[in-house]
Formats: sequence, structure tokens, C-alpha cells
Amino acid sequence: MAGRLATSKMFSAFTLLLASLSVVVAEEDSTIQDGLLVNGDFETAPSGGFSDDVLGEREASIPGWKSNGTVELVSSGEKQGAMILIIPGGTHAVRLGNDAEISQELKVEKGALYSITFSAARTCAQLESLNVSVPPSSSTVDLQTVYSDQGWDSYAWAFEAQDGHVRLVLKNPGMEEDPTCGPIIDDVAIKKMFTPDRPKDNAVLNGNLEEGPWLFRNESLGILLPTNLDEETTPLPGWIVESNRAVRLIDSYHFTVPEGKRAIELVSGKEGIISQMVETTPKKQYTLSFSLGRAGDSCREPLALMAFAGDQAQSYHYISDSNSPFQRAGLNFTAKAERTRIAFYSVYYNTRADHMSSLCGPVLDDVKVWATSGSIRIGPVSFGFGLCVVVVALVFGVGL
Ligand SMILES: *[C@@H]1O[C@H](CO)[C@@H](O)[C@H](O)[C@H]1NC(C)=O
Ligand SMILES: *[C@@H]1O[C@H](CO)[C@@H](O)[C@H](O)[C@H]1NC(C)=O
Ligand SMILES: *[C@@H]1O[C@H](CO)[C@@H](O)[C@H](O)[C@H]1NC(C)=O
Ligand SMILES: *[C@@H]1O[C@H](CO)[C@@H](O)[C@H](O)[C@H]1NC(C)=O
Ligand SMILES: [Ca+2]
Repeated sequence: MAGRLATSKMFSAFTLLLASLSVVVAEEDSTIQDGLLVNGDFETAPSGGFSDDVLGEREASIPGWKSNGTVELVSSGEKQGAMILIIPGGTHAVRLGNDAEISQELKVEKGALYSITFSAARTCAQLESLNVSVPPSSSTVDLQTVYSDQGWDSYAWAFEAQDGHVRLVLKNPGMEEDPTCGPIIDDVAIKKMFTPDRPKDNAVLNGNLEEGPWLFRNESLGILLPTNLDEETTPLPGWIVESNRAVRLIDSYHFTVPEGKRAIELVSGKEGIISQMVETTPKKQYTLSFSLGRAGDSCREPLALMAFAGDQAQSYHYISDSNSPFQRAGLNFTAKAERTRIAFYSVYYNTRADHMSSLCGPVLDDVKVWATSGSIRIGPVSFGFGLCVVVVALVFGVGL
């Protein structure tokens, strides 16, 4: 009897504990979770069901979203004139007419950095762009260049939460004569970012490119990182895209990646430049090393990238007849200042052999910078460097 009582007491204490735990969990849950936003894929049917009606200014017509202006839910297979509309994922998406917008309120952690991922397609041949904002931050993403043969691309953008409640706004700033033109938006997701620690033996932040925006596991096109000059607010911590054109973040589920799960494919020739300012000590000697490879997306060769470190610049060709999908390469430089710029772009404008309109290029991963002068250290790093020199020597030997 007493035993049973004790057990039941223990049981209720346990239940209480569980209950309080779940309250804690629920409180933590109240800020937004990584992944798709509420109805971020526009697959939830509006109250009246999916139809061809223009939603206009009726609020909350699209579950989870507020809209303003001509916002239409569009379905795959739908035609606009002679053209079949392209829906990035699933079967439904939204089209933003002139000056129209959709928005969603997000409960976030004040002061934290978030990235937003979305897919977009343009409908007409005109210049189309999208203003993505979480006031006061905003950015205009140029949709003119379609990088993939699918007719749409995914993009990433980042913002710092100034408040616990923010509003994400996706707006078509355009004023086209044909009001049925305007970008189609789909698959809007969020990810809270963290800045990885800088490893002791590497001055490069996020050199392996593993920390970045939300990537749908089923999304095979990678994510474009458009121009972003703000190193504090970037969807790829540590790095900026300092050119007019984008670079592409790729994953190991759909592409060949030299290290870990993610890498960068330099898809825009000399117009897609990724860079980082690394901390250095003036007059000290450093080595920059990185992996250069192919993405396994039947990109037409030659593949080559240009690497910059301080006042040094050198181009490197990927040697396709080697068995490895990537090679290590590098250069030495002497730091002139407390911060040194390292940067990369693709030497060529490459397209895929199977889809001539799909842009592609060399893959960059595992970027390292470390001091070499005065160091008499013989360890894995020096050994790695020795290997790298051999590879560089081989590259030149074969190249000539
Ligand atoms: C809708 O957009 C128009 C024009 O941009 C603006 O004047 C109006 O205040 C907006 N309405 C709402 C409810 O946000
Ligand atoms: C990928 O998955 C997401 C979430 O499940 C879905 O909304 C989207 O439509 C899918 N995208 C593609 C390209 O299949
Ligand atoms: C984009 O939208 C934001 C917020 O609505 C606005 O402050 C900004 O000026 C817009 N940018 C452009 C280029 O239209
Ligand atoms: C870089 O410097 C190291 C000495 O610190 C040297 O052994 C190596 O050959 C240099 N590599 C290149 C590519 O110049
Ligand atoms: Ca990586």
C-alpha cells in the first residue's frame, strides 16, 4: 500500500516535472522555428479554395500572409498568354503585381541574425526585381538573370532583428504596363544564424562554408547569394558578395562538395566575387589555401578561379583528368595591414553541357589562411601545406 502510494507520488512529481518542462519548451518554441514560414509554400488553400480570382486588397486571403495590391495565387499548368507559368515548388505560388506585396509577422529573437530563403521566377521579359525587407533593412534582388534552366532560382538574404516582432515584406517595386507581369514567389523559409568561432589555426571565418541560409533538402538548384556588401548582415557568415552577380551555395545532396555538406559554386564569371577581410599582422607572412573542384553538374570545362590575398593574385585551373573531384591550391602573401582581403571569382563564364542556359562554374571550399613566418611548427598544418605545395607544383607541371 505504502509502496504504491510512494510510486504514485513519484509519478505525479514526474508528471509535474514533465509539465513544467513542456512549458519551458513551449516558451522557447514561441520564437520562430527554422524552416518554412507559415504557409511559406502557398499550398494551404484559402477559405474559398484555390481559384483564379484576383485577391486584391482583401486581407488574410492567403492563409498566413497579409497582402496589398494585386496578389494572385497561381497554379502550375496555368497559362499567361502563350506562356505556361513556372511554379518553383509544389503546385501553388503567388504572383506580385505592380507595387504589390505580401507580408508576414515573425516572432524572432531581438538582436539575432536571420536569413530568409525564397524562390522566385519572373514572368515577363522585362526587368523584374523583388524588394525583400524587414524594416528598416531591405534589399532589392535582381531577377533579370535566370541562373538555372528551370526558369526560377532560390535566393538568400539576411537581416538583424531590431525587435522581437518583425514583419517580412516581399514587394514587387515594378510598374509594368502589363499588370499581369511581376515575379512569382514560392517556398519562403527562415533560419536563425550563428557565427561560427574562428578556428585557432585559421584566420578565415566560416572558411568551410558550412554555416549559411536554410536549404530545402529537396531543392536541387542550390541557393543564389546576391550582392551583399554588409559583412555583419550576410546569409553566409564571414563572407560578402561584392559583385553585381550572384554566387551559388550548393549542398552535398545534389552536388559534389569538397568538404562537409556545403560549398560555393562560382557561377558568374568575373562578375561573381566572394570575399572576406581576414585579421592579419602587418609584415607577417601568410599562406592562403583552398579546395578547387567541380560541382558534378556537367559544367563545361575549363574550370578555373582567380584567388586574391592582399596584393597577390593568381589563377588556378581545375585539372579534370585527376581522379579527385577537387584539388588543394594556395598562395603565399605578406600582410600589409591589420585586415587583408581574400577574394575569389571564376575566370571563365561556364554553362552546363546538358542545359546551355544553366550557369555553372568552379567550386570553392575549405578556405584557410594561417601565418607562416617565424613559425617552426611541424604539425598537421605544415604537413597539409607541404601537400598543397606538391599539388600546386603538379597543377603547374601538368598545365604547362
Ligand atoms: C497598400 O499599399 C499602398 C501603396 O503602396 C499604401 O498606400 C497603403 O497604405 C497600403 N495599405 C496597407 C493596408 O498596408
Ligand atoms: C520542397 O519541400 C518544401 C517543404 O516541404 C515544399 O514546400 C516545396 O514545394 C518542395 N520544393 C520542391 C522543389 O519540390
Ligand atoms: C524596399 O522596401 C523598403 C521597405 O518597404 C523601403 O524602405 C525601401 O526603400 C525599398 N527599396 C527599394 C529599392 O524600393
Ligand atoms: C610558401 O612559403 C613557404 C614557406 O613559408 C614555402 O615553403 C612555400 O614553397 C611557399 N609556397 C609558394 C607557393 O610559394
Ligand atoms: Ca564545406
